[in-house]
Amino acid sequence: MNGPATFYTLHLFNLKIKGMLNKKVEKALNDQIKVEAESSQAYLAMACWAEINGYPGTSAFLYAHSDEERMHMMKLIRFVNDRGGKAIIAAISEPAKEFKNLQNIFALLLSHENKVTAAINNVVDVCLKEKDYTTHNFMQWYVSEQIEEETLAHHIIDQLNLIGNDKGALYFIDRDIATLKGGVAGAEKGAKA
Ligand code: OFO
Repeated sequence: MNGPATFYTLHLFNLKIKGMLNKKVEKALNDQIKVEAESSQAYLAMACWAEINGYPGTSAFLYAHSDEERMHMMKLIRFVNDRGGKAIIAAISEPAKEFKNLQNIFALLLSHENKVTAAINNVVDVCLKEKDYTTHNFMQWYVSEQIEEETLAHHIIDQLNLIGNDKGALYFIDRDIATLKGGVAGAEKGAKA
């Protein structure tokens, strides 16, 4: 079936879909858009610090991680707009500029990711309360992503704790960090998004 009638039916179908985003869910998703934007900026600031302080591997990892967070934000923006809501691009707070060392950076990263996980759980909670199973389903991707990200941060922190202040080992760990998910796969994923 082709022609104007099909177009009209599809248009009506789209309008119906567009009118479907629950207001409480929309607010929770917009809050999450802001969280992802803040994450992207926070990791960008860390990447800059690592770059000018002699950690090229960590810097590459964090630049890619920052791009990934932007991709998380974009995915939410598109979802809200496609479902008939309005994505809000809010002002965000300035991220930290100075860090003590790599241990400090990854401790902050993990604590930030723990907060992101709590924020994502909150969105899931609102979806369940509002019986919005479509958005609930969409959010499962974020739930799985957080498990990966927290595990990765723990792994890096464990390695940094093992070497302590050994500068030679730090050189090799920095090189390894560049090859971890955020540095290589993350950049590829971000490029495809
Ligand atoms: Fe690492 O946070 Fe996005 O989702």
